[in-house]
Amino acid sequence: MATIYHNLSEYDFSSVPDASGMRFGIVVAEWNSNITWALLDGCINTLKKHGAKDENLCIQTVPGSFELTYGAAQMIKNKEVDAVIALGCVIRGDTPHFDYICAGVTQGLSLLNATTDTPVIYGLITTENMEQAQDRSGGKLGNKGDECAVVAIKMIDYTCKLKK
Ligand code: RBF
Repeated sequence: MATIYHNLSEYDFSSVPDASGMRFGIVVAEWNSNITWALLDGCINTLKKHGAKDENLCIQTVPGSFELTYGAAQMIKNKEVDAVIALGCVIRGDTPHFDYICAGVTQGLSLLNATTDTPVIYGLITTENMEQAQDRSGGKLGNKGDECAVVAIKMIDYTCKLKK
């Protein structure tokens, strides 16, 4: 996996724009909550490190990762947010569900990116087992929540620059 060579929490701090005026929606899946809560922690910490304000964070939970697309779509529709970060964790089990859920979320979030004006950030961890998920949610490979926060800030900045 590519992340073996790349720590999800390592980035050039100075390359990230100031987030103090940005509004973030975060949708978190309750499935594998030990992992998704850790992703959320990392995400919030990193957003705040770059100046995001508590009052500009709108955080909602959905039951599972499959619901992230609907959660993100409704967030875009009903809340004034500049980007939505979708956080979930799917661990391969004994059923084909893993593939269906991963494909469904990936297609759903991609569709939102292609059809709405609000960037949606893909914070879905997809692993073979719990240990690999822990490695990517604050463990030895960093925290995908940190990465998503940085990506969200950069995508909002990207959108703002295009409008100038
Ligand atoms: N949701 C997750 O976020 N991660 C999972 O690993 C996960 N595994 C599932 C495995 C099975 C067999 C089923 C039936 C559901 C699973 N879900 C999982 C829940 C799924 O995202 C969704 O909430 C439900 O399928 C209801 O739409």
